[in-house]
Parts: sequence; C-alpha cells; structure tokens
Amino acid sequence: MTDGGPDRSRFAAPPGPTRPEFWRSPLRGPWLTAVLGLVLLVGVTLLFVTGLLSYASYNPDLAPVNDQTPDKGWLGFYLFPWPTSPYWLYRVNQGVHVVLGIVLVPVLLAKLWSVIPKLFEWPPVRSVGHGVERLSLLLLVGGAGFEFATGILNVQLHYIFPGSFYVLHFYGAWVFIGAFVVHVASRLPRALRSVRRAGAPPQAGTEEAAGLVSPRPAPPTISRRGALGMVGLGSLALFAVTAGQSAGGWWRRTALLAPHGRDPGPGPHGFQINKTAASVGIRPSDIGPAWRLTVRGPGRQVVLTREELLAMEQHEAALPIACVEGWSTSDQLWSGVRLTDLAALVGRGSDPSRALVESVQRGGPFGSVVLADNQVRDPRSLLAVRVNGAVLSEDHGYPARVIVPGAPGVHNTKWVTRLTFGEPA
Ligand SMILES: Nc1nc2c(c(=O)[nH]1)N[C@H]1C(S)=C(S)[C@@H](COP(=O)(O)O)O[C@H]1N2
Ligand SMILES: [Mo]
Repeated sequence: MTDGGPDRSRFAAPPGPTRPEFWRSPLRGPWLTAVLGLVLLVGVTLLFVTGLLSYASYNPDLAPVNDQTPDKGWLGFYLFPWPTSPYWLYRVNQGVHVVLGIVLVPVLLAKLWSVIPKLFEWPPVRSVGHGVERLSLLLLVGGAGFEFATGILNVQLHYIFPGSFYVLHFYGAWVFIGAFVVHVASRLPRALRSVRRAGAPPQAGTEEAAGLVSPRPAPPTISRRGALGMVGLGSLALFAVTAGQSAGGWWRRTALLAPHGRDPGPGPHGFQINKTAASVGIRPSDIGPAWRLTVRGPGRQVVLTREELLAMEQHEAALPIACVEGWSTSDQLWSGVRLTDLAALVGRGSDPSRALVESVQRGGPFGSVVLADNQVRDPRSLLAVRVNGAVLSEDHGYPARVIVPGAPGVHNTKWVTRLTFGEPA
C-alpha cells in the first residue's frame, strides 16, 4: 500500500455498510453524483437568494414586531427597505422559493442516495483534516434536511412551530449555506470533470471513483440516464401539483398539495383565507357597531366610526395576497382609504412616515406590524373596507384591513383598529 492510502489491515472495516462491497448499485458513480450536485448548486443558490429576499420583505430592522429573529446581528447585513413596485415582487419571490424547494426534494434525495457509501466511510475519521471535512458534511446533510423539513412543514401547516419557524429556518439557512459553500468549493472542479468525462466511468478504488463506484456491482436494472429521468419526472410531478397555488385563480385547482383547500368558493370573497376570524378569537363585539379606528400621530389622535371612515375619499387598488407559505391569490380589487389620507388626519400629510398597524386581535405574532415610509406613501396602500365590490367579509378582515403592494401577506393586517404614524411615542 502506498503512502496516504487507506491501510486495510490496520483499519479493517466491520462487516456491513462500512465495507465498499456492501453497496452494489451499478448506478452510483461520479457522473450521477456530479449531475445531481450541479442541479442542486443552481437550485440551492436560487433558494438561498429568494430566502434572503423573503426575509428582507419583512423589513425586520424597522421594529421588533416585524422580526422573529431579533438576535440576528450581522446576518442581516444585506437588508434594504422592501420596495412596493413591482407590486407582485413578494408573490413571485415567495412562489419561486416554495415551489423550487418542493421540486428539489427528489433531487436532494437522489443526491444523498448516490453518496450513501461515503457516509459510511471507514475509518470514520482518518486525520484532523478528514475529521473537519466529515463534520462539514454532517452540517451539509443535516442542514439540508433541516431546511427542507422545516420549510415543507411550514408551508403545509403554517403554525406547527409557533412563532419559532422563522428563527429555525433563518439560522438553519446560514449554517446550511456555510457548509454548502465549503462543499462546492472543494467539489466543483471534480464534479465538472466527471460530467465532461461521462462516457468513461472510473474504476472502483481509484481516486476519481472516490468511494462511489461499487467494487462488486449488481447487474443494472435501469441506466444512469434512466434513473436521472425518474428523478426529473418526480420533480415535474411535484411541480404540477404545487405551482398552481402560487399562480392563483383557476390554477389553484391543480394544486393538490395546497394548504387551505383548493377551492375558496365563488363570489367576491372567493380567495384564500389564511386565518378565519373565529380561529384567532375575534369576537363579534370587537368588530360590531362599537368598533372604532384610532388614528394617532405625534401629539394628535382622531377616532373614527366605520361610517366616518366610509365617508372619506375611497380609492381602489388591484393587489394580490401572497403568503409566506407560497400560495397567492390573483389580483383582488380592494377599495378603501389611502394610508396617506389617514396620516393627513393627524398632521402627517406632507411627510407620511412609518406606521404601526394594530388589529383587535389579542396576542399572536400577526396582529400588528410596522409599515415602512415607502409603503405608507404608496398611493395603492389602503386601509381597505371593500373587496371586489363587496363589503369585506369577517374572515377577510371586516371592518378594515391593510393592503400594501409588494408586501408579504402577513403585513396585510386584518381587523385593524389602530394606526400610529411617525415614531412610536
Ligand atoms: N390580524 C391578523 N391579520 C392577518 C393575519 C392574522 O393572523 N391576523 N394573517 C395574515 C396572513 S399570514 C396572511 S397571508 C393574510 C391573509 O389574508 P386573507 O385571509 O384575507 O387571504 O392576512 C394577514 N393578516
Ligand atoms: Mo401569510
């Protein structure tokens, strides 16, 4: 045995998966692993970028109520004020993030399958350098599993991690991407070589075979390209049953995996409801005749009844609701009072600024939000009282809800009872 090579007499692997002969699939090899890896390189990069943008859309630095990861420190270095144009920005970004995440699941599983023998490498740690590399693989595989699992659980059941999904998914993403960058840097040249050399698979035991090629292959039952095609079909099938929820409208019927049902019903209120009034404990008395809208500004306060709000100038805006879960509605026609007009009531007409929006909802993380200056100033930003020509239904936020172009669904607060413009007192 030459220097540096594994010395089998000293490190005899116990029988079982730690022995290369244990793994018999003739499909495993650098080419398959490399192709799957390159697909993941593109896909995960896009997932990471859309994920960072998704986080930025919350304007987390604006106020603690906007951020569920308050201790992020410099991990928020890239944040910027989330724009209101194009008004579909959040919708498209979040749709790509969620649909891509789901579509990549078969690719991720196939990639893990293709390298399983390496996960059982013997001895587990050969040297300090090897130990560090294996630890980074643990973070890579663990991080990927964790990000995909938390993401998918969240899109199916938004509230399985009460309040903490953001924290888990956010920090998990940074751990995962760190390991991912290390992995790509060390493997990319080899992966590119393997793809180019597709026709001539290396012999088992050689450096290039890198523990992937079985020394005792079973007869093939499918070709490598066939296996890759199956993975592609799996991804395509997932795409077909999820993408409709992000397209919205008629396409939602194709979204077999969509949370909140496939058919929101007919009529002006026929679009998704994230949380019903009853499910978050809104009482009829909270939103009945006794409901008031309090508008506050520095040193001023105005209290409006619903009739007084309706008597103000009404404006229209066609905007979608787009949820972090990846679903969105087609554009709905909202009408109500401009946030700038409400700011003007309390003397903030010339320089409308950030606004704290509070709903009648007690507790829960989605009952209030701080909107940024640019969001308040956009003439399409409304305190809506009607949608598609009808008075808001209770579940869509009666008597009044916020609708802001480009903002994540969760910032379109329902059952609003108080607006505070300017710096909080
Ligand atoms: N007060 C309050 N407003 C809320 C929520 C909530 O739970 N409470 N959910 C938000 C979320 S997460 C979304 S996606 C939208 C959904 O609006 P819709 O149910 O009218 O489609 O409302 C937002 N406004
Ligand atoms: Mo949402």
